[in-house]
Amino acid sequence: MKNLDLGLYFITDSTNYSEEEFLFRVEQAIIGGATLIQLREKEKTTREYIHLAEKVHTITLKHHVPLIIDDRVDVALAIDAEGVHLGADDMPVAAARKIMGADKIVGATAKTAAWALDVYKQGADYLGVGAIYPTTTKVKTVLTSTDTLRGICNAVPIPVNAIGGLNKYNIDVLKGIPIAGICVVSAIMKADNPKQAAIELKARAKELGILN
Ligand code: TZP
Ligand code: MG
Repeated sequence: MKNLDLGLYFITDSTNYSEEEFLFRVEQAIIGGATLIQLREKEKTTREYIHLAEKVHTITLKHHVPLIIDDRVDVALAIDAEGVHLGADDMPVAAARKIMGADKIVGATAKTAAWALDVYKQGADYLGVGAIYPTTTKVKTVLTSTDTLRGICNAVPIPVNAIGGLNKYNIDVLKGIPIAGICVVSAIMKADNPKQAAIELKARAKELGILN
């Protein structure tokens, strides 16, 4: 298993931000304690995605935090990102693993224990499970119960992260579930102060015993 810190996994959303403001927010989130960054772009052309990914990668490399590219193995490889995150409509995990090699991080979405086991067997390094709460982020998803989340954690030997509508006021529902960390978009991306938001979210997760 890879030595991954999934504690505070920040997924970006550049919608409504200038590039300068977006990159500033990403860096602030890392300074505040984000341990893993996922660049998630749904509207950009391949060229635009690569262009932004290169800029984000410069920041993540400076802070020694891995960069994961959402959906796109080609973009991840083009900029030598540390990994990729794949959902149900993306390239199968086994194919991505074959193309990317053993050392790159391949993460996957899973909503059931059977699905989790399948992507684990295909070579996924970690799982994202949710949405735990309704989300304001543009995404095709359904709610996942905390019982299902717990079942998935127990079904696979790889780390599992919770995602969806999570913030410092509601992560107490995750207490006692053996997750590796939490994934958030809005709680950091849309915060007045992304650095402070990351600090407070991490502190709350530690207080609850969700993170060490
Ligand atoms: N997958 C399930 S929920 C979600 C994704 C990408 C979005 C989470 O965003 P937020 O703003 O943290 O609810
Ligand atoms: Mg996807």
